[in-house]
This record gives sequence, C-alpha cells and structure tokens, in this order.
Amino acid sequence: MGAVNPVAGDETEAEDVVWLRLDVAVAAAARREAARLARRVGMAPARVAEIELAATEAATNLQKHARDGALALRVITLRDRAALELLSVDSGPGMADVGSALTDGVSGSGTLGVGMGAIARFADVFDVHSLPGRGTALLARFWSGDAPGPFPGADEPEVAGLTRPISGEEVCGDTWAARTEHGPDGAPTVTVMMCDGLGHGPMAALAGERARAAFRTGSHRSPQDVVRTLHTELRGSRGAAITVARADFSRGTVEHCGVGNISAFVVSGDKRGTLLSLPGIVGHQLPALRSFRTALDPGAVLVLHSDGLSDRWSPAGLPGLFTRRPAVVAAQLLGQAGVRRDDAGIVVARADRR
Ligand SMILES: [Mn+2]
Repeated sequence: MGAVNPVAGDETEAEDVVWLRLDVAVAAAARREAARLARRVGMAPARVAEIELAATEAATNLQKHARDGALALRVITLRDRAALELLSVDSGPGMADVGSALTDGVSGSGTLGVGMGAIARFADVFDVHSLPGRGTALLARFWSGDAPGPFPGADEPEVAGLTRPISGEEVCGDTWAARTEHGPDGAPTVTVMMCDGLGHGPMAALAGERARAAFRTGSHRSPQDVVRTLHTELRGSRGAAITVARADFSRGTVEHCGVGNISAFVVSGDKRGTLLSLPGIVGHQLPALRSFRTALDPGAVLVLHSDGLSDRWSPAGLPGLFTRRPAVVAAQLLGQAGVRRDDAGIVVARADRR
C-alpha cells in the first residue's frame, strides 16, 4: 500500500498487484478480486458493483480477442483517498482504431473494443494505447464514489509504476517509489526510485521493502545522498541495483544517480537518451558515487526499469505511447519488452497531465 503523507509531498510506491493470467476462469477471478479490493478500501456497494462489471468486461475482452494477456488489479492511495486500478495488457492483435472502438463499442464487434465503452463510463480515469498486431494496454482507475478525482493537481507531474514477479513467485524483488514535492516557487519536482533486489522471491522482496522504507524518509535529499542512505539500509540484505532520479520538469532537468543494472531513459519525441549507471551493488559494494544532470525537454517522459524488461525498445517502435498516461506507458512497455524469466519492474513519470 502506498504511504500517505499529507504535509511534505505526495508519495506513491509499489503496491501489491494481483496479476491474473488469461485462462478460462479469468472473468470470474477478475470480478472476485476487483470486488475484494474495492470492499477492502471501503467502497460503497453501488461502486463495487460498477467495478465488478468493468473488471468482468476487461477480462471477457481478453478472453474473446487477445492471443495472450493479463489483468493487473491493485489499490492505489493518495492523500486520504483510495482507488481501485485495473490494467489490462495483451500481446495482440491490438486495435487499429481505438477511437471508434470506444465511441460505439457495438459495431466494433470482433475487436478488443467491445465493452471498452462500459469500462470507460464507470472509470474516473481511462486511457488506452494499442499497437496494431502487437498489443493493447488499458488503464481504468476507479476512485471511491463519493468524491471523484482529480488527483493530483492538473499541472503536477504524474508518476506510475508496475511490477510483475517472475513466473511461479508470489512476491516481486523489483520495486519502485516516487515522491512529488513543491519548491518555494511552487514548481513541482518528482523523485523516483527503481530497485531490483538481487535474485527473486522473498529475500529479494525484503531488500525492496527496506529500500522503499529508506526512500520514504530520505527522498527529499539529492539522488546521490539517497543512494548512499539506501546502501547503508541494505547492508546485510541480498543487495540491489538502484537508480534514483529527480526530475524538475519546470526547469527542464533531471538529476540521477544509479548503481547496478537499472535501465533509465529520458524519452522526448522519437529520441531516447540513456541515463548512465555506475557498476556496483547497493548494500554490498558501492562505487564512488556521482550524480549526473541531463536536460529534460517539455513533454519529456522519464522511464526507469529493471532488467526484467529488455532495453531494446525504441520510442519510434511504439508510436503514440509516450503521449499516454504513465500507467499505460508502464503497462505497454512491460507487455512489449517484459521477460518472464525474471522479476520485472518499471516506473514512469511525465510532466504534464493529458
Ligand atoms: Mn532482475
């Protein structure tokens, strides 16, 4: 669950994600899990019923139309509010025309668009990105019914991450955290951490938990200082690869410090700039730390991911993706570049809300 800090800034972190693979029982499982999570955060029965319907539609869409796919369900919290978030990721065939699939949802029969209109109607936040022939990523976020979004403010950076454990494991050694803060002039900065605990399973997840706890207390410091603190906190653990990046979207810079194998990029249009990381293992062997400063164009997107995703993707090969919401960017990249033989984790931040 995400920590809530009403005073110093908005924090978000990796939450427990319920992953449902595409199989014959996925619709029933999606309905049940969505209802369980919605009730857990105290949603009213009418809202739970809407969420059940949306989850069933999303699962049925996958079953009918996707070659392979999965649903991710999770609770997200911000300030004193909770939402149920549903992400659908599939590996094709995708939709050539998302717009028409959404607007009618009827004549779109035979495509993945059927039922999407219903999901969009119930959701407070809805976004979708499709690569024809290759796959679709869909986001639907349902705040509890009494006071709908928007969260956060319209001009604030938006951050989202997603993790998926290696096949056969319940817990994930990859994790992320983020914190949005405001300077004296009100300009927001967002600090993100991507952490890949060595190996996988409970011991790797424990290293990740310790990293998140340490990040929570020290995320206001420079990326280099945060990594140094994480190193101390992770002594005696498995150790981890960690990158911490602080994006100042209004000044157009990102400062980062990374140790070990985390892929970090600034995406701007069809360009992808790499944020370099230093060799070492946080918690075991720290190199001489230094921070790097990189320019951040308006509209640029910051992407950090573990080696559970191949780094051989390009923005040009994912047309339109980097204009979507961070949760959709994370889900689509995980779907397109994720590998099954390792934990996978990704966190995405962008300056402007769409
Ligand atoms: Mn890994």
